[in-house]
Amino acid sequence: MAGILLAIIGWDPKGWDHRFRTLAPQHDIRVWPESVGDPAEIAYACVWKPPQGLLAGLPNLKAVFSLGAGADDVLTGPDPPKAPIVRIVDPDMTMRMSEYVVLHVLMHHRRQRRYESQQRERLWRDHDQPPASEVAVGVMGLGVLGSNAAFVLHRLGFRVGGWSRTRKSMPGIETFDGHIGLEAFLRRTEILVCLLPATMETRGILNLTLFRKLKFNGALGGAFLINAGRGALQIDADIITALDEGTLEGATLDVFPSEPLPVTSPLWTHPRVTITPHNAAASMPRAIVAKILRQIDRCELGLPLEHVIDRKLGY
Ligand code: NDP
Ligand code: OXD
Repeated sequence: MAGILLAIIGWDPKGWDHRFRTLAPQHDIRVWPESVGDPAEIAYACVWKPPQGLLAGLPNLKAVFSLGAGADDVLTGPDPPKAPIVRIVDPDMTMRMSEYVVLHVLMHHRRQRRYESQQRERLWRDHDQPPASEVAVGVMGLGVLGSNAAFVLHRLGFRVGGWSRTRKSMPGIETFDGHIGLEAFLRRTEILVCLLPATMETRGILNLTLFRKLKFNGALGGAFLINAGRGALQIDADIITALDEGTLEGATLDVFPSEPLPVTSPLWTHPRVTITPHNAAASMPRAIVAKILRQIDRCELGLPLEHVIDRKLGY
């Protein structure tokens, strides 16, 4: 029997608690903050945005499971846990993210925001419709989520490019890597999809300088941003400037430097911004708890954990 602590902020922990107790009645499930008990008895922590200091105060941790694909919230802070940090890799999440990316790429490509606003005015007006084969989409981050989204967009006929830290070869996708490849990647990209993790290297990368390098005179006649990676990647004020000066035609934002997005943010009311509440690819207890429990079994048997993040790289 292992002590498993759930520490979840910003999501309702009930579904997670219920799923863990249903699938693993043999384990000692505790929930922060009400039933932490003796910290020395906790072997595993399953967390989303854990409170500062909590993990550092668990002396016998064998592993920390981020309940999301990104583990930046576990790593940030002065005292990150010494135990291995495992992230979620799950086909359910991958599919959800690809759905989100396709939905919003098509929304910009097919000018859906314009038609919605015309509908409110009962306006019957057609807009230019370039074929997908003339539209260049660029995916920043070609990991588990980015590579699947890139392949699905390619199947839809878009001209897909992708950018990653290390070199990749992906059939049908034009790949770029590193600082040197970034410039060329941006110059060919009209719809920029960001699925990067938040690391020391990527924080703030979605800024005005970068937006100004995007291809604004392609088939769509303007550039678009879709960020479903992390809010820390983007500078909100730069997005607004880019929209107002015409560098960006539109933006879809699922993530924000401060979440929930403050009610005072001008992004809420910007006519060319589409906002979703950090749910591009939600973590579902139904899909994920069984996976974590299998990893705990592996750990108890002395087998290596899967999907452990690299602390130096931050993802
Ligand atoms: P992965 O770790 O599988 O992929 C990360 C990708 O980013 C890799 O291709 C990596 O390059 C690339 N990358 C990292 N650092 C750099 C850099 N400095 N320069 C260029 N490329 C870089 O992550 P996932 O695909 O599983 O998830 C990506 C992110 O999506 C998560 O970290 C999370 O923040 C976000 N997310 C958001 C959700 C939402 O609902 N909005 C849901 C789930 C995840 P390389 O391949 O060379 O290592
Ligand atoms: C994640 C997220 O990282 O939901 O999984 O953002």
